[in-house]
Amino acid sequence: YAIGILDSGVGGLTVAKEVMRQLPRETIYYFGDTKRCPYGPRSEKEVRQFTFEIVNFLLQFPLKAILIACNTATAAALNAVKERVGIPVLGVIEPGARAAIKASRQNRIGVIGTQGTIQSKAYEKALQRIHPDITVYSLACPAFVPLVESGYRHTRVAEEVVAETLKPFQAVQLDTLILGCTHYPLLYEPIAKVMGKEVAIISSAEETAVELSTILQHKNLLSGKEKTAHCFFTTGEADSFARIAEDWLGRPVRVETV
Ligand code: DGN
Repeated sequence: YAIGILDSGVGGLTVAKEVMRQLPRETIYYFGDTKRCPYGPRSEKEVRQFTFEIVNFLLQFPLKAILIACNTATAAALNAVKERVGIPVLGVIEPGARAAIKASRQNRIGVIGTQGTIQSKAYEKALQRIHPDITVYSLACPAFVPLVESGYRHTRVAEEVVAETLKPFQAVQLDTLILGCTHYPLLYEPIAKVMGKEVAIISSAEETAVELSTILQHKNLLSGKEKTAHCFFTTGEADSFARIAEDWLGRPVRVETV
C-alpha cells in the first residue's frame, strides 16, 4: 500500500520530498493538477470539487493514506474528504501552525499563502486554537505560484517579485513566517533573503511528514519492504512538470499526463 499526495501542481513536491526523506521505504502516488493551477483564486466550492476528483483518481491505486499537500485544498476540503474516505487523510495547515508555534519566541507570526488560503483564515484559526495570544499577520501572494509553475524559481525576476510582494512585512516585526502554500519552499532563497536572518521560516512539509509517520506507526501500516518506484501524474505537460520535479527532488522521475 502506498501514500497518495495531491496538489494543484508542483507545490506538493515539497511535502513529497520530506516524506521520501523521513519514510524512505514508502511508495508515493503523486498528483499535480497543473492544468487547473492556480487554485488560489478559485471558489471554495470549486477547489473542493477538484480535490474530490483527484482523491477519486488516486483511490484506484492501493493506498493507505492521503496527504492533501496543498493549503488551498486543505482549507477548502480536508474535513469533507476525511468524512468520505476510509483511510487516514492529512492536510498541511495544522502541522504548519504547530511548527510555527514551536519556532516563535515573541508570538508575532506572519502567514503567506494564496488568496483562497488567506481568505479562509484557516491559519489564524489553527494558530489561535493552539495559542490564543498569537498575533497573526496574513498576506496573499498570488504571483508566487505562477512563478514556480513556469520554472522561474532560480531567476532574477523571482527575486524581484518576491521582494516587492513581501514589502508590507517591513512595517511589522515578525519573528516567524509560515510558508502557507506548498509551492513557496521552492522560493525559499529569495524569501529568506528578504525576511532577514532573525525571522524563522516555516514550511509545513517536515511536520506533516512527522504526523504521517506517527499515524502509520500507530496503525501498524509502515512499509516493511523496499519501496517500488514512485508514480507522478499531472493534468498538464509532463516534460515541464518533470523538469521542475527533478530539479527539486534531485532524482529522475517518470511523469504521466492524465
Ligand atoms: N500549492 C497550493 C497551496 O499550498 O495552497 C496552491 C497553489 C495554487 O494553486 N495557487
